[in-house]
Amino acid sequence: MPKILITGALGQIGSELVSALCERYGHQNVIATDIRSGSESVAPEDCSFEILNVNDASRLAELVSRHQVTTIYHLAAILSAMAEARPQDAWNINMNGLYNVLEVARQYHCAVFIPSSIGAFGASTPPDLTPQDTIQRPNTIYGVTKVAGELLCDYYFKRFGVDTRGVRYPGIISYKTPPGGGTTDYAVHIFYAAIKQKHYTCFLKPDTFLDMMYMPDAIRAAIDLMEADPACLKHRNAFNVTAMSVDPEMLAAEIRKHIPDFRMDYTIDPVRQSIADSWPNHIDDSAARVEWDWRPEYDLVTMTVDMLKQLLLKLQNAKC
Ligand code: AKB
Repeated sequence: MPKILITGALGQIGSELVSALCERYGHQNVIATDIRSGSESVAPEDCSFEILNVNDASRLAELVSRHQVTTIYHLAAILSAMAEARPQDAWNINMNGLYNVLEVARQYHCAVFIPSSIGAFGASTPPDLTPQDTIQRPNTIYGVTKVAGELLCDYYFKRFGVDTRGVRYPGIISYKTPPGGGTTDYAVHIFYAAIKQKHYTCFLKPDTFLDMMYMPDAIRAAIDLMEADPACLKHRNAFNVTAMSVDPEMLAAEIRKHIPDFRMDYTIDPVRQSIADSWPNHIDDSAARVEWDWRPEYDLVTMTVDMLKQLLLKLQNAKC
């Protein structure tokens, strides 16, 4: 049974990955960590929670050693839009944090899951059916850290034999914990606004196509990849994965099937628009499908139905 440590456990993905890992491997085998406290909001029953700043290498090593960790899911990172506002912090957390995780994994023989992103691509990348292996010249600090991170993970595997694995996540849509500081965040905000105000002002242009995925698929991708037979993996890090390619108009139209009087207008944020414009419209995830049998379960239609149902329940319960 793996003994798992998660960094960034209170974030959008972390908060749901912790529960999924506890369910699969037992809460006694999961250690949730984050830079801030909030164990009550994430850790099911007896899953341990520890404060951890990923820039504190000795604290990280102490936790890995004390808990006899075998696998690290390294989710702590600054997302694209916030990274543009705080580039030095983004480098420090996204790169130096990753370096600390890889070093501890090398010393303590841990496997590591590392999310990369569609942000690892840039304006010169082919935007449609973006291949697994292609031009990566991002012009954002987030993208620079993601490409460098992908390369560093490949290096630690080849040079030191660290079992590094990862996916390039698209925008993740979920209802449990809101995203923070990303370019794809509109695809979550739109649902909250549709239910609460029946109106949303979108910060991306109507025809901005980006890849998206519903959280249950994102969680399954991480766990399936970590459980995949290594002999089948030609790539290890940075697998393209996607579930749908949508623009704001398509998402609004789908929501309108359930909330007919939902209205959307636009106030474009030039920073996030230019980041989105440099990212692909739709990536090709056939390498993941072939090498570890990746298949999303949710598309735009089924995701929207479930998202509205779950979010409505959550918002009603919050009122009680
Ligand atoms: C962001 O928008 O920054 C993230 C991502 C796609 O990496 N959601």
